[in-house]
Amino acid sequence: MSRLILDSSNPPEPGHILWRSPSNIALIKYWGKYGLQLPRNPSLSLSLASSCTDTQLEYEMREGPDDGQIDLTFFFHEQENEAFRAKVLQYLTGLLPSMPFLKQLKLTVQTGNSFPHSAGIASSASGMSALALCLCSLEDRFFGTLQDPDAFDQKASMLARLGSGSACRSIFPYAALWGTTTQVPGSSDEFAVPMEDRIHETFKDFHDDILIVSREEKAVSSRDGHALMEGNPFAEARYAQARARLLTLLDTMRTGDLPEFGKIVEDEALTLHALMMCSNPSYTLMRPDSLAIMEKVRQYRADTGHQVYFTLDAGPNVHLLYPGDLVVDVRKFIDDHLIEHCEGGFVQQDWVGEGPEEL
Ligand code: 2P0
Repeated sequence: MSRLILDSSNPPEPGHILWRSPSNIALIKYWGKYGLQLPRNPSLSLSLASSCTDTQLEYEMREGPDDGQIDLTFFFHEQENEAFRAKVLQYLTGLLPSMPFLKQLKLTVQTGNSFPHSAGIASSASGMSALALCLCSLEDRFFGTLQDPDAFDQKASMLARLGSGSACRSIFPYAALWGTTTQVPGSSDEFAVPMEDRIHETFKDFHDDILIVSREEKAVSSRDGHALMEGNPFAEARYAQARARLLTLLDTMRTGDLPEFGKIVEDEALTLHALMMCSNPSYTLMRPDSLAIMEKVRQYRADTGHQVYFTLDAGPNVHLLYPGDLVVDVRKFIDDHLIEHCEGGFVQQDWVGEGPEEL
């Protein structure tokens, strides 16, 4: 591959790039990794719409000699943020061997989320995917190397993965699969692939209302949580289970079999939390209100026959998944019975979306 270096005698004009990228909710969970953010098992997610990050990357040619460093200023919601800057700087420095032009530039990142900070909603997937998309646009603007849209998405997904594993799934509309599986040709551990053509229409109009049980920071970081899988006695059985569940889930998502879909999705959420409970040290990230919500969702389903299911990320908040035609009934159920379990009565209403957009 030709080295991506800018010609300093003919520097680019200063400019900027702006991407909006969504969060995603895993149905088959990624929990356990090795090497450079490679997953121990394949995972599959729905791309969300309203929980997203806007990231603007501003650039101009740097003056002075090459000191091998990246010149980065970082704003989060219009405030300089040193902690985030250090994280992003480390990420960009890791990309220098393949993107050496980054150290020829003065870079300013301005970023912000559509959801309140400290709402307990993870922002690494939307944030890292938005940044990765900006980097791909920058590379393409300077060198014309990513003109093919599939090549662009694949590289954006790969770069997002290096920032945060789950972020690689946020690049695609509706649903994405990350990890090699024989069932989906072209699937890879290095990047996610789009699932738009492999899912029933019902999943393109799915809702995910996020019930915020607690806004507190997580007791364990994702990185530490993944690492705990290395000593977990159930790890190998878990990875085999995730692969088997994925195959069944792919069938249900193709045919639109909601009861079977929902059973796998709920089992996955409970398995993720069970794995954390039996790690050493162990974590119980669910709260009593999380359990109360899950019980009520199961009872509501039994009482009404409505296809409403729960899942959880690595935290106490409960995601309610249901098809769009139930939105009026389910929102009433939330208001009447679930909102009392939410901190400050906060619910982030979300739904399946069309993926990132360049603004
Ligand atoms: C997932 N989670 O599949 C799983 C399920 C949380 C629960 O991926 O260390 O922030 O950046 O690769 O992606 C959260 O972990 O971890 C996660 P890193 P990430 O969405």
